[in-house]
Amino acid sequence: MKPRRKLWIPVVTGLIHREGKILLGKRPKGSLQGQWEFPGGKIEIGETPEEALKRELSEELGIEADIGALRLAATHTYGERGVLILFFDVVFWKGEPKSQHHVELKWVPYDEIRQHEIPEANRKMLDRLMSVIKTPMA
Ligand code: DGT
Repeated sequence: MKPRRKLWIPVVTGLIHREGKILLGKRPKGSLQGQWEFPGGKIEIGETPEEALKRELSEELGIEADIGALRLAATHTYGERGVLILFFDVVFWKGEPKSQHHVELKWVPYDEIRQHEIPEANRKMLDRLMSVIKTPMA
């Protein structure tokens, strides 16, 4: 059977590291409300993935981020929509992350990520994600 291809949404997220911890944001009202995500969002037409992530991190956290290496790509299906999520390392930025979009921000020690309620798109590949997270690249 030919695979369905109704709607694909490209998403970029930042693995933002500080002192052995990663920044998670609690999603506000709407889809996946209350889940702890890696900050980021959808790529707009005309943007490169890095430009999109830089913009999202500025909008959501108020930081000017240097986007590091692309570490992982994942796909997930939410109903009729497929998301392609690109995970980038972020180890350098200007400013202090402030919650401008999320209900709450939290620096989470790597070993405690698993205990948080995270999107299924991330949970289903958490072993791979964890090995990437433990070896950040600028
Ligand atoms: P939506 O789902 O249409 O209500 O979109 P927004 O605007 O609430 O969400 P946005 O712009 O953050 O889009 C990211 C999409 O990717 C959203 O469907 C949730 C999904 N996603 C899965 N895991 C993650 C993650 O770790 N971080 C982010 N930012 N999004 C994730």
